[in-house]
Amino acid sequence: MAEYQNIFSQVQVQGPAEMGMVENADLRERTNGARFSALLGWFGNAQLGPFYLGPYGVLSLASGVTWFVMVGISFWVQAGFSPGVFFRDLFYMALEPPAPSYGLGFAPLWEGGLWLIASFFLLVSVISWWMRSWVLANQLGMGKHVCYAFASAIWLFLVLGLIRPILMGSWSEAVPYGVFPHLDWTNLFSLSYGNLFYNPFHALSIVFLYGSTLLFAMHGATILAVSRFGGDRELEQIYDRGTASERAGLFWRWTMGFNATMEGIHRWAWWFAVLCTLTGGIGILLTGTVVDDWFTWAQQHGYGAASNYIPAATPEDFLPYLPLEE
Ligand code: 07D
Ligand code: 07D
Repeated sequence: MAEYQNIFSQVQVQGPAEMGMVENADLRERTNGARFSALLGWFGNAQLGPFYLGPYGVLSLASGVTWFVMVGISFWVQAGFSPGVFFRDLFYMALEPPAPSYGLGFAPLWEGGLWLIASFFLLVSVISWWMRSWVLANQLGMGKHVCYAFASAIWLFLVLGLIRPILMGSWSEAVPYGVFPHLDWTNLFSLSYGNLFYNPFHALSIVFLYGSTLLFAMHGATILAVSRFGGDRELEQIYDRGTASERAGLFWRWTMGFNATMEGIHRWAWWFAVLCTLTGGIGILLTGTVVDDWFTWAQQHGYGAASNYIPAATPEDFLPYLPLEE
């Protein structure tokens, strides 16, 4: 008989709804009811609600929906108001930023102006969601770790769509809103600046991205593997380590000579996640502003290919990759 491995299965215990603390919380902003869902319980806590909206939540959702609808309207117009074309081309259409000739100025509505207006709403939406994460952490008496981590993602987002375009003097540098077009933009960005693989900050970002998945797999697997000893009850395990944490720690010490602690593993996770977008944002910020060609830069600085082994690139080497008009 197959042994109970606890990969998919989760125990669902259901009591009266947990309404949360009332001290220091503005109850007017909180919904009153709560429901239960066995389906949700398979993935997390079965209780749905109460939900805290608050002013920043309202602002964030309203401006986020406004951005989304603006993108949708531009797609609808591009599809010639045809539902068939709209759904056929949904993943291929884009709301593009203004052309380079407009610089940092405003552009006519259908030549990038709508992108500018929509971007403003997206910015408001993301920032106010961040403020909401601050306010809620405050009300719960928590540290601001989630806010700081989210700020790191917002840093990359701001570099991509706001800070770097301003430094480059043109909104045309920013990312278009569209599923595949934003991938085309990512591809072209790498090609235009001499292969992003030779940007050491892109490499660092990848280290932390891959590292995050590795840490997540190790941590998730370890805790599931000792949940039969109560290892998933993390708080109890911290103040009274019990047999579960001991085994989890021993497993890794025996396997690789070193083990994280019940607290330390979460520091590893936090730093890896935060450093992914932090280093990434630095890499994007430097591109086109300080470094125009990462491949040549890498050779000149002894990073990547050594210049005495592979001849230094000449501008002609990049001709196939340059935009057509050049
Ligand atoms: C799972 C949490 C849930 C979030 C989801 C995303 C929208 C956009 C709007 C159609 C992990 C919700 C998506 C609200 C809808 C319109 C106009 C997070 C989870 C499910 N990308 N990217 C995707 C964004 C950039 C790249 C998917 C956003 C950079 C590559 C999704 C941003 C570069 C690939 C998406 C952003 C880049 C993707 C899945 C902002 C370099 C993929 C995302 C605001 C970093 C993958 C078709 C996901 C894909 C993908 C959204 C920025 C590269 C549409 C919102 C400019 C190479 N990106 N992306 O699951 O399938 O994230 O693309 O900066 O292969 Mg992207
Ligand atoms: C985008 C942070 C902003 C998002 C926010 C969320 C909403 C939606 C809605 C929940 C993702 C806002 C959310 C509005 C809410 C709902 C429903 C985080 C974002 C605030 N690369 N590459 C990276 C790899 C190549 C390129 C990072 C690998 C090629 C560019 C990452 C490979 C070329 C950029 C990474 C590879 C290229 C990147 C992103 C392999 C293309 C960036 C980290 C194996 C041909 C970005 C320094 C991240 C960056 C970036 C991985 C290849 C281009 C580590 C594994 C060579 C232009 N690449 N890449 O967390 O920071 O993104 O670069 O080939 O801008 Mg790359």
